[in-house]
Amino acid sequence: MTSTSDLTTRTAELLTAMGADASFAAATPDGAGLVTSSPITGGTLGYLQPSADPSTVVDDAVAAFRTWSTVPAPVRGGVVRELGELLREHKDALGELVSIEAGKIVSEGRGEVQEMIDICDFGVGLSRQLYGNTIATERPGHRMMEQWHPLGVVAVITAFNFPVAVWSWNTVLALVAGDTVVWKPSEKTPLTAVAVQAIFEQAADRAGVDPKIAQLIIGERDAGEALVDDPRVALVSATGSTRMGREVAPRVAQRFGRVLLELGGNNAAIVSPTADLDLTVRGIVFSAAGTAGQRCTSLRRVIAHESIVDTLVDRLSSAYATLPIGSPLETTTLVGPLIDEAAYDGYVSALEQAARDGGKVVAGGERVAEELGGYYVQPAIVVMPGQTEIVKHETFAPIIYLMSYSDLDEAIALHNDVPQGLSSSIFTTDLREAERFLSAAGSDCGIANVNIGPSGAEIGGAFGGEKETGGGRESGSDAWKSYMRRSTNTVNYSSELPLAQGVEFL
Ligand code: UN1
Repeated sequence: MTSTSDLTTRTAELLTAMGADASFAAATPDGAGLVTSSPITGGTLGYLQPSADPSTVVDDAVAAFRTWSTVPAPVRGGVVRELGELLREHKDALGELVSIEAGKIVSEGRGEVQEMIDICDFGVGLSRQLYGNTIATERPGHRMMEQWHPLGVVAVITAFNFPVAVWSWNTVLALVAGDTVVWKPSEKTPLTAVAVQAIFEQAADRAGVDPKIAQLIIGERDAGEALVDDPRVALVSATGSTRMGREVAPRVAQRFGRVLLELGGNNAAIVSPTADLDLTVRGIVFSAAGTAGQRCTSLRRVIAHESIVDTLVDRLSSAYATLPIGSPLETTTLVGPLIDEAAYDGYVSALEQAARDGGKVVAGGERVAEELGGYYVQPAIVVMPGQTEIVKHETFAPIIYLMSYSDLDEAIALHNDVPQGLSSSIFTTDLREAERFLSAAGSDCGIANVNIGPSGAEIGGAFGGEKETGGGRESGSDAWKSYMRRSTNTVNYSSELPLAQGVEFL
C-alpha cells in the first residue's frame, strides 16, 4: 500500500525528472502556502508558494504579446513543435503525476498527456492554415477579404479533472494564434501545472522564444478573479462548473471581454431495441465508470427502450460487479478515487435524493477501500421512475440514472430536457434512428455520437456544448477562431470610387 510520504517522494522525483522545481515538499516556516494533496490517500503532499501578483503577470503577458503577435504564425508553430517533442519524452512521468494528483488510472493519466501531444501536432499544422476568406464584392475594381489577427492576452482557467490537457487545448491554439497566455489551474492540481510550465519553458528555450508568452499563476480563487476582471485580458477561457461560469461570464461581459466556457454536462445514451448490446455495455461502462465519473463528458443518464431495459440492467450490473476499484497506480485498477471529501458527499447526497424520488439502486452505491485513505466508491446504477430534479443535476461522480422509453420521439424529448448540452450518444443499428438523433430535431448537444459513449472525444473535432455548458468550442476544427480577431478588408484598386448599395455622393 502506498503511503502519502511515498507519494511525496515520488512526486519530487517526477518533478525533478521533468525539470521542475520540487521544493513543494517543505512546509513554509509559518505553514503558509497552497496545500497540495493526493486523492489516492487523501494526504497532504506538500505546500506551494503562491505566485506573484496576477496583475504583474498580466503586465508581462501584455509586453510579450507586443512581440509575439508580430512573429509569423508558421514560426510561432515552432514552440508548439518543441512542446510536443518534450511531452513525448515526459509522457510517462507527467501521466504518473496526473495519477498522483488527480487520481486517474495510469492509462488515463498517460492518455491525457497523449491528448496534449495530439493537440501539439494539430497546432503545428494549424500554424500554416490560419485561413481567411476572399469575398466577392459588388463594386468593380475592388477586392474584399478577411484576415485573422492575434487577439491579446488569454486567461486559461482549468479544472482538476483534466489538469493538463485542457491547458494544452487552449494554450496551443492561443500561441499559434499569436496570443499570450496566463494559466490559473485548479487549486486541487497545482503540481501538474508546475510540471507542465517547466516543460513549456524548456520548449520556449529550445525554440528561442520568450517564455513569458505562456505563464502560470499558482493561487486561490482570488487569483482567477483578478484575471476575470482585468481589462487587459482579451479572452477568458474557463472550464469548470456551471456555477463558476455564471459568475465569470457577466463579469467579463461587463468589460466587453470575450469568454470561452466549458461548463457542466449531463450526458446521456439512448439505447434502442436494435442496439448491439455487447458494444453498448462496454461503451456505457467506460463512459460512466471511467475516470470515476469525473469527466465533464461522463455518461450520467441512460434512456433505454422498454423492450431491452431489463436485459441491459442485468448486463450492466454484472459488468459493474467486476470493476476493479482501488489505487490508480495499480495497473489492474479501472476505477480510482474521487477527488476529495466534497465529491464523496455529492455522491452520497445524490443517491439519497434519487432514492427519495423513487429510484432503486441496482448496482454499487457504497464507499470501498477506506483503508487506502482516499474516497473510493462503487460506480452506481439507479433505475429511476422518471427524470426528476436530481437527474437533471450534474453530480461529478460515477452514478448513472437509468430510465426507459417506448418511442424515439419520447426518448429524444427526455434526452434534451436537461439544462446542460455537452455530449450525447445513441446506441442503435437502425440508420434512420441514428440520423434522426444527429439531425436538428435530435440531440441538442455540442457533441452527438452513434455507437460510442459520450466521453473520450479526439482533439480533431471542436469540443464544447450548448445551454448551461456555456457554448464555447475548444480544440480542433475551426475552434482557433475564438482566439483571434477578424478584420474585414476592402481594397479599391480602380481609379473610381463606386459606393456600395448604389449610393451617390459627391
Ligand atoms: C473534460 O472532462 O473536461 O472527451 C474534458 C473527453 C476528453 C475530454 C474531457 N477528451 O472525454
